Formats: sequence, structure tokens, C-alpha cells
Amino acid sequence: MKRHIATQPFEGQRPGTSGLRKKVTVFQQPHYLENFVQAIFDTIGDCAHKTLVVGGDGRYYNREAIQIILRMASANGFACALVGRDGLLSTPAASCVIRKYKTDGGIVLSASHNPGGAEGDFGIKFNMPNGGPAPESFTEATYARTREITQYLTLAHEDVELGRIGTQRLGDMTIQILDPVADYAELMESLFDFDQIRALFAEGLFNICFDAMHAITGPYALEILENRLGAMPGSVINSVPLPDFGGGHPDPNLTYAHELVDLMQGANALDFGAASDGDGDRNMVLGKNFFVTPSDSLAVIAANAHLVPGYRDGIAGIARSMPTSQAADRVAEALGIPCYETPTGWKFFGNLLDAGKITLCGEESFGTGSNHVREKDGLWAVLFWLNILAVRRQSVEAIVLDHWRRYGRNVYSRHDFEGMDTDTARGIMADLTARFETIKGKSVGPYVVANADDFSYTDPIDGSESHGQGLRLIFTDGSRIVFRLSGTGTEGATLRIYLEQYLGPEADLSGDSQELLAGLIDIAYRLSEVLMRTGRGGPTVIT
Ligand code: VG1
Ligand code: CO
Repeated sequence: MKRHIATQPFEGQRPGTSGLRKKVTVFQQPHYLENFVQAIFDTIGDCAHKTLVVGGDGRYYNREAIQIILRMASANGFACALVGRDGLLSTPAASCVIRKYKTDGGIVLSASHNPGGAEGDFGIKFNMPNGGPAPESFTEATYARTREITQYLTLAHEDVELGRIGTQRLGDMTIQILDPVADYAELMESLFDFDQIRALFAEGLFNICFDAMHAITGPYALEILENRLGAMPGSVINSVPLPDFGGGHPDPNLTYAHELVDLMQGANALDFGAASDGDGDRNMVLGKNFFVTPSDSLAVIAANAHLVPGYRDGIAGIARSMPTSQAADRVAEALGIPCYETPTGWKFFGNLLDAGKITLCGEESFGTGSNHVREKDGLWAVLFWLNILAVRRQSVEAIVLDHWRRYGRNVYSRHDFEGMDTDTARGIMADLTARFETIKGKSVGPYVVANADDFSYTDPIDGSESHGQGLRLIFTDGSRIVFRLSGTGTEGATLRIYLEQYLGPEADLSGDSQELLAGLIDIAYRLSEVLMRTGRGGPTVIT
């Protein structure tokens, strides 16, 4: 029985960098999730005869949200819903399923790297029929809808059995429960040389650890790395997805993935380490006593793509988000292909990928991906590295050092000030904006300012414009400082300071990034007055 439920708008349902993210308790308010889902369906328009993919990262409230969404999808006229078993789909797997079955899009439930549990965060976003996050034009239309909504449609119907693979009915809608891993694993086998990676493991001299951080990639990594590729049993740790991620923070960086980091240090360190985030789209890559920055990882992947079957015929172009280091630009130049600079967030890569302008793309925030799906893809990046290692038979460190010797090193770091007072953060950005007016051409320490602006982007495919994407200070030697406020947090504000300095191939390329960047860090802190204004001694997270 279809039901029209009267409702009223909620404040603040504007999607951020990657969907709508709020505390679980906010989503649990009566009508809160329903309003947003109805606004998505209203933005899609006519849902009749359409197929929707639904899945999430398994965090707290995932199951309840999926039942609500499925009832609403049926009431709104969808013909079919494809759902991952137990309501699970990693973000890249959701993208894969949306594309493979030529569906009309999908709802992905995730707050990615944000903590989970009853007191943690929850999130929801819509992905388009191309498998990628909805562009700003769509998300803004959804937001506008949330501000005028008066009713939503649902059904009085019992819960769907999410654990049973196969077909069920929910009103007039067909529900198909899929194995969440199978389609994705098949896609990975089509891109990488599994035989060669298997041979590397079979020799028994190459030991790895993949830390799933009790998040969604556990089942994917177990199936692909241990079952199909023969990595030693136990190579995947924290492999059982838990609603609260075991109380941890499912963000694959040197601070939060400390269990893995410990295994990768010291005399008995493993050969290769990797971790992924809450929804499986991020990756961190480590070698024996060696950390690969995500920006370098994109560049190394691009420079070695010809060694990997799925990319052997060459790559069309590369894109990186603005704050990501320019290491990939140098590879693109050497390959004679274009390199695009987009605002932060994967939704800006979609048009370039669809138009065939780029094959690879990445972000400094541990996100790497390609045209195989329309999301960043953590396990894909790990397999790319394993494929390169299986061909080159060198250590991770040797491969990166070799890369730097050829292209130079873009020394890079990001300093995050999390949980700041919102007014303080806005004040810092406003004052920096004002200072930028007069700073051009001036000397700051040993640097001369070549350009200072607020980054804007015009999409080369559809001409859409995005403004206010980060304050950037570019020096005459190519060094950069970028200031940006996060669009994914749910508490206070997070100021991100991105720092980059280039060292040519002939320079001494070893050395700790924090030491090498000390001069730029000092300038960034002084210009923004961040320590004084926050009363803090330093950032919460350094990556
Ligand atoms: C952060 C990252 C951005 C990434 C986004 C979503 O956004 O900086 O690069 O695309 O998270 O990643 P922000 O606005 O907080 O800086 V995920 O893994 O949440 O899907
Ligand atoms: Co994520």
C-alpha cells in the first residue's frame, strides 16, 4: 500500500564534497533521511521503469536506511533495485555495478573515512548512470528540493531479506540481492595480470599486509588478495566489517592506520603494506620503511601504466585535484598527454573520464582511480602497485627513488586542523582572501609570490563553473601553499593547509618532508595566524 507522508523541510541538507554527511543521530530523526531521499527521486524526475543500485559501507544505520530507501524507491515507481548482500557495497563496487548492469544510478550510503557507530557519522549520496557522483548541478537541485518538500512516498511493507541472494518483490518493484564482491573482483581480473602477481606471492619471499580497518574492503581484499592471488593467509588484517569500525577511525593515513604502520617499520618490516577507508575508495601504499604520498602514487602509476594489461595501450590523459601535488603533471608532460586540474572531489573527474580525455586521476587525500569505474578505488590502486612490483621486481622505495631521479620530487604534505570553531575558520579564510589582494609580486621569506587567488574551475566538457575551491599561493619557483575548508566534516570546521615544494632530479632527493617543507610551513602558519587564533600547538593530523 502506497502512502503519502506529510513532512516539513529540514535545514542544512546541502550535500558537501561527497554527499550529505551528518551525525547518525541527525539521520535518525523522523523524516530526515526520507526527505533527502525523496528530494533525490524528485531530482531524477520520472522513476518509472528505472533501475536503482543501493548499497553502503556497512556502518551503523546502514541496514535501517536501506529498508527505508527500498520502500520509498518502490513507492516512487522504480522497476528494480540491485542491492549488495546485507546491504553492503564498497563505493567503487557500487560504481562498478551501476555501470555493468547499465542501471539508472545508485544510492551509496557512506560517510567514508568519518568515524562510525551510534555516536558517529552517516552519509548518503546519489551516483549517476555513469557510476559517478552526481555533479553540482544535480546536488544543488536536490538541495533546493529539500527546502520546499511537503511530502514523501513510501509503502507499508515488511523488511526485505537483505541476506538472501536472488530475487524478491517489494510492492511492484523487483529486488535483486547480489554478491557484493563478485562483479568487482571480475573487473579487477580483467585489468591486472593476476598470474604475474600470483607468481610473486608463490615464491614466498614477498610479504604483504592489507589493513581493512574493520571497514568495507575486508571481504573484497580477502577474496582478491588471499583467495585469488594467493597472498599468505592472514595478510588481510581487521577484515571483518563492523558497524563502528571497531571504534577506530577508518582513514588510511599514517596517524589512523598505526597498526599497519608498525608492521612496515623496523628490521622485520614487510615488503608491501596498504590500507583502505570506510567505504573502500581510498588507499595508502607503504613499502618497507617507506611511505608513498598519494600524489607520488598517482605519478608512479601513470609512469608505469604500460606495464599493466588494462592500460598497456597507453593513457589518454591525467587529472588531479588542485591541491594534489604536480608530480603527475611531469609524467603527463613526458608522455605528451594532457594533465587537468580540477576542484577537490571525485565528481569533477566524471565528465573528463566520460569524454575519454583522461584515463587516470587522483587526489592527495589517498584517492586514486581510472576510467574503469567513476569513483576512486582503493583496492584497484593496491592491485596496480602489486602488478608494477610483480613486473619490476624492485622494492617500493627503489621504484619511487627511481621516479624522483627521473622527474624530480614534489615534496608534499597536508596539515589538518580538525574540529575548529567555525567562525575562527571562516575568519582565517576571509582574512587570507583580503591579504591575497595585495600579496602578488611580493617576497615572503625566500619566496616571491607569482599568483594568489581563490581557485575557480570551468568544466572543459559542459562549461559549468565552480568557484571558491581553495585559496592558493603560488610562488615563482612553483612551490605552493593552499588553504581550504573541508566539505566532509560534521562537527565544527576543518582547515586544511596543503604544502608543496619541487626538488629537481639533480638535488638531494632523500630527506623528511616536514623538514624539507619547514620554510613553507612557517609561512603558512604565519600568514594564516592559525596557531594563535586556535590556541593550538599544531595540526591534528599531518599527512
Ligand atoms: C575530502 C578530501 C577530498 C575527497 C573527499 C571525499 O574532502 O579532501 O579529496 O574527495 O574527502 O573522500 P574535504 O572536503 O573534507 O577536504 V571520501 O573517501 O569521503 O569519499
Ligand atoms: Co572514502
